[in-house]
Amino acid sequence: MFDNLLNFISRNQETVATIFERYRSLDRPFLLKSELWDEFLTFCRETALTELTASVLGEALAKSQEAVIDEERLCLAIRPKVARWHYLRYTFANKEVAEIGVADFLAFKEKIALGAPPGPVLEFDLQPFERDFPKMTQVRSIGHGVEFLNRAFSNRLSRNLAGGDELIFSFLRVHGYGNQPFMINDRIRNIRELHAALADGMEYVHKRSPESQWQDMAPHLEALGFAPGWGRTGKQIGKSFSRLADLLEAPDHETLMRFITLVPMIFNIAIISPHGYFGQENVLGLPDTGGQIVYILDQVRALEREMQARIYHHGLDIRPQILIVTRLIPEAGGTPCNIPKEKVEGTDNVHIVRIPFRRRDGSILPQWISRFQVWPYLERFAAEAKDEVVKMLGRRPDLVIGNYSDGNLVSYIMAKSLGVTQCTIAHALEKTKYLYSALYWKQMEEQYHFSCQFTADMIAMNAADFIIASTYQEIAGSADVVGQYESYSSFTMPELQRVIQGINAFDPKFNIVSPGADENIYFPYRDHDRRFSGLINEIEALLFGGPHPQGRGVLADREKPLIFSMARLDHIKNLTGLVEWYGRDSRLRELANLVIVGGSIDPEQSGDEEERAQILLMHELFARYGLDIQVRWLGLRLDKRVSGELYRVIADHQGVFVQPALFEAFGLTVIEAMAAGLPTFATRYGGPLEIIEDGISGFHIDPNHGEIASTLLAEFFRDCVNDPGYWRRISEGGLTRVQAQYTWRLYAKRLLSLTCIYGFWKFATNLERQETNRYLEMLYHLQYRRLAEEMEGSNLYP
Ligand code: UDP
Ligand code: LCN
Repeated sequence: MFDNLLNFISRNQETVATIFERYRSLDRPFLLKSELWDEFLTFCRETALTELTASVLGEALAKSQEAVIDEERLCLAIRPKVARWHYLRYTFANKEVAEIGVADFLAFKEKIALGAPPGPVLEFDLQPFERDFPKMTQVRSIGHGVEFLNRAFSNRLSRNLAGGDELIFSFLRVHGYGNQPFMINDRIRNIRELHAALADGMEYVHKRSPESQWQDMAPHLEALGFAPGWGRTGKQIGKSFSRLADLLEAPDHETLMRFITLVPMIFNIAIISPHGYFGQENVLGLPDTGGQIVYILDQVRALEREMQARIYHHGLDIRPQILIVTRLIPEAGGTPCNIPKEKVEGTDNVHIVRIPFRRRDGSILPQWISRFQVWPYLERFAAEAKDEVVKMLGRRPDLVIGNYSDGNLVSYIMAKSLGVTQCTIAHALEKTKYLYSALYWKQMEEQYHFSCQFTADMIAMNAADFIIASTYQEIAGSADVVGQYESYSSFTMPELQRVIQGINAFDPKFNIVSPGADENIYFPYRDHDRRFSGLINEIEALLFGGPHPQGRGVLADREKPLIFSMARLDHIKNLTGLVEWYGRDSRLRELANLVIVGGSIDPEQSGDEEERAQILLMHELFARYGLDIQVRWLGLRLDKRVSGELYRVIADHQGVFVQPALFEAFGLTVIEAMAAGLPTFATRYGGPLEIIEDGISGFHIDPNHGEIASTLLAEFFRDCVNDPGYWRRISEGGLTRVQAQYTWRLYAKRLLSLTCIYGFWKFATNLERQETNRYLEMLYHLQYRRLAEEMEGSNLYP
């Protein structure tokens, strides 16, 4: 595309100059995708040059994510394909155009943002260290890293095995629990002996009944050199033996995957999630306290079940253990966050462990602080957490999973010092949530401290053995939208760091493993026998009762269907946006009422700056649009059973769920609502774009065009009146989608298999990232720690 573009520009110099001049005349240093395109369309219309839209220039402008402009030059960041970037520089004086590298593009951006040429700055670039590490090239492979890695490495493995390599043998030797070895004992001393023992073992097992137990066969098999772990019954043991035999005979990625996932490797997991109020009740909806907590509590239940089942099938009698490590908050405001240890309901052996944040002098920080302020505390937290985890487990965890930027940094510190597998989950990368969060980091520093956060993200994500993303778009976006991880590929934070290559979306560490919604809570409204009937009257009263002490608004007309939304009262969640669209749209107000669950109605109750501002704005909107008889705003924290039933009651009233966020990383409420059978309208920025198939299992809305969203809602209600089957078709579409794609059972299976395979490759190759890891250590010590220390030293700091 690029050569064609350069040719086109040189052949059409005058036209191109007019278009670029037009951009310059807008007198704006940065133009975003839609602005570039709209201006171009206007030009084509005005000059009757509509054929230009189909030209290579039109294509390039359609694919341009950003333009940076000053008096002399205009630079375009063009993204012709998912996760592929080109940069073009146009000089106004001589109409010259050239392709430039990312470093020049970023430096130009800095110059414009700073108003002066940038001085020397740290250029962060992982590319040279990763040169030889296998990377995917196909866009469709993104997010399927483990399959790619297996293919890339198993060729090497087969060459090595043919040469008598001891790798598989030594891998089998490292497994065990306490003093008990698994898989092989010391009678097998090399790969040759393993081959021989395997042949004898297979013959022996073959002669026994498939139901016979390991204990019965143990004397014979142990004499051959085998140890427990191959299976509980003759059938399972035989299967494991033959899978190993297949692997040794013809090691390809499939035989490898099949065998490695049978090896007992995972008994203990540490899950790290420091910020927010992590608890099992009375916390959801508080600042920084939302989906991540729901995700982890559902995740651990599913993981424990799957670990128990696997360990049983391995023929072992070990009770798996999972620890969720979070922050202890002494002044816990009525939440359980001041309790040091708590068992997770519905599990056998999963606990929440709370470790305090400590100041430099060792004293404990008593109060909650926002997720943007946690950085100075994390290193001390990680050290204490590591000791506590090892003490409670009586050994190292087999896997450390980090959650969100802070948990990922802590998991990096812990996993590195313990030498165990590290997995990271972003949940929500802040970088894409706030416009120009990197470029204008200094202006936002006092409130958000993105200098620490984005540096921590780059360290933890690049150090992780594998990364779990909830959707493809989270990694690499779509044809038009930049992925959340992809936004870390190249960016600049002027005078702090210029990132030439931060995160590579083609890295095989990325895997898509989507979460689910708890099936015991979020099930279809039409499953009448399962419904929490004891709660229905309470919920009807919540919705339609008189004035509520923690609410505002009373629904005067009970007959209208309900539009429902529930979220933390964050700016980005845009609940106030939804109220405003509704307030302005008289047709929609005629057709439906609106119910909002979120935040608190009393600004004095909130300790969070953004939340307070949203509360005040919400009250202002109620007054401005006279909403007190059509909108019910409940500033409550609902128990999960109540919110599960609430979605269903809204469905009983032929209502809909709306998720109006300016950006939503994944959106658990979206799948919860769909799982209840509630037609769902959700933001097209982020996860919901992929969760919902527009018009089939719900609808996409654009939060930047509220009037279009409210028209879509009004049309939906109108169509439902004209076609009584319409509501049900969309409801069923949502149910089908969630049941097929978003379940915790699938999640747990995949996560444990990934842990085994990345664990194997880490053992076999150290994932060949030693240089990268050394470089990241420097970034941690020389950059991150300095930033966190400065933050702690500042007067404003708690
Ligand atoms: N939630 C809740 N009460 C509230 C707000 C949210 O129970 O007042 C729950 C909601 O059911 C969902 C989670 O919190 O399970 C929010 O997750 P989501 O992924 O939608 O958003 P996040 O808050 O993580 O950004
Ligand atoms: C954080 C968010 O903001 C949501 O979009 C996700 O659904 C949630 O975490 C769980 O991953």
